[in-house]
Amino acid sequence: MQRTVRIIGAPTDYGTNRRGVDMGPSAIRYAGLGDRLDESGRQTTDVGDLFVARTAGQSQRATDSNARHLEETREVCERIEAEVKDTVESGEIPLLLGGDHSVAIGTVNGATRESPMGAVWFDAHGDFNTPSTSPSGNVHGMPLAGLLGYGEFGEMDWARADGLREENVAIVGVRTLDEHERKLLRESDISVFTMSEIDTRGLTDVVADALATATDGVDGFHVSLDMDWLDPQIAPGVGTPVRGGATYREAHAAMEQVAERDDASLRSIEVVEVNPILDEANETAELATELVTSALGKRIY
Ligand code: 4U7
Ligand code: MN
Ligand code: MN
Ligand code: MN
Repeated sequence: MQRTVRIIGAPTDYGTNRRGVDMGPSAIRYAGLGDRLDESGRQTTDVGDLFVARTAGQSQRATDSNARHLEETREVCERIEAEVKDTVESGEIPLLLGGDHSVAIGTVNGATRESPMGAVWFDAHGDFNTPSTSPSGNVHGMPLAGLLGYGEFGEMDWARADGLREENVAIVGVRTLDEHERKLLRESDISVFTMSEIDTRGLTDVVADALATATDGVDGFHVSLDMDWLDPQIAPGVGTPVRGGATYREAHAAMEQVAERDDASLRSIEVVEVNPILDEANETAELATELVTSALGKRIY
């Protein structure tokens, strides 16, 4: 029996200076996520959106510190962590809808509990800046570093997820890194699979490796799906698009590989960075919906 999927919205844009990504959960639900999953045979329950305090405001956020809105981000992530933890403890699969990628700090902390896990991070970026290396001050460029205990994330290291092991983390689809971020990544035990590696080895081989990395010696893995992993021609509604991303077929193939893993080993999944304001006709949310449905086991035959 497949586990029930618990849909959780986290409508935050505190991690970025481009507004609109807070509408991601609405856009994804509007694209029919719940129905699509139900049609695929997956039981779902939708708990709605978690509370995210609004700040009054400017259309673009100020850029005045090294990690902007860190306190607000922490508050949001604590709510996410609690809901995700409860989901995992109930034997369900949390499906977290972002929001910008800072939400991953909450999802992964909630999903690991005491039990070590791996993660596959589908992204054009490394998300491995720290408040001191970040060129932008945007926390959505830092979640992986924070989760693995790098950088100064304030008192008590709140971002660190003790159960996430560096050697079980794989980033897939990278095609741009900042200077310090690249150096820090190279010194880490994270497996980085760039787009060029996908070009030469083929997507399915690379994803098989990434999944092997994420599941080696641990009993669960997390999938973090940043929609800018995809090529902006098919996913234009993202805040930090980078040309040369995964194609429609590649993305589906990758998600189908995720689904082929034993249902019990998928600890949690999140889809982030959908910004309907920057989109044409909600294309990116529709694609996000399709991909998540594939990852959760939709079969056409
Ligand atoms: B995303 C960036 F400088 N590296 O840190 C930064 F290029 O969650 C981009 O992957 C971060 O979308 C992108 O601001 C964060 C930049
Ligand atoms: Mn990201
Ligand atoms: Mn990204
Ligand atoms: Mn923690």
